[in-house]
Amino acid sequence: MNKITVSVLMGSDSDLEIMKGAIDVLNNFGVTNEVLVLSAHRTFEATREYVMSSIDRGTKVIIAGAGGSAHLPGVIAAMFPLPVIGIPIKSKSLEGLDSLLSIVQMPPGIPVATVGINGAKNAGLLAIQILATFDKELAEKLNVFRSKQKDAVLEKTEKLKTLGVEKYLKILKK
Ligand code: RP5
Repeated sequence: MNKITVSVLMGSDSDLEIMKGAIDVLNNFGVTNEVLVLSAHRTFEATREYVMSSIDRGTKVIIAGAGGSAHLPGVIAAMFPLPVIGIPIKSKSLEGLDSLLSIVQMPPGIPVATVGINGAKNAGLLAIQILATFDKELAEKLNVFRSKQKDAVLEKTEKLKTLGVEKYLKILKK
């Protein structure tokens, strides 16, 4: 896939460290993406221009993260007819509950698929799952990812059985 299939937008560069979780997942799955800092409030004209041009350029999913009075995902969803995934960024004053409620409580008719507070990894995976509905190669990569994830958990349970709780905890703390 050479086209920009997923755009990753965030309200501030202070969100970037968290948003990297989504970007890393997209890159690991080989999904072409574009990353921008654009705010619903501070750069509303530029945000509008970018989203409108994304529609013309064939972007399939937009991931948007914002904190506090987190309007970015909802404003994007108002303009972009395809899936928008919102990431509530943990805020300083209200621990991200403000971000979560701002993003999740959309009016009927304009949905935003909202992940958990700082849930950037899941946002990346959800975007890939959406693309996998029409991309077999991605669907196969998702199967491999889940299979590896399952094996990692089963290995842990085996290790726990072998070592016992105390020794396991000691190794975890190292
Ligand atoms: C939001 O305000 C951003 O998404 C960010 O999470 C929060 C704080 O922004 P800065 O003051 O760090 O730029 O719009």
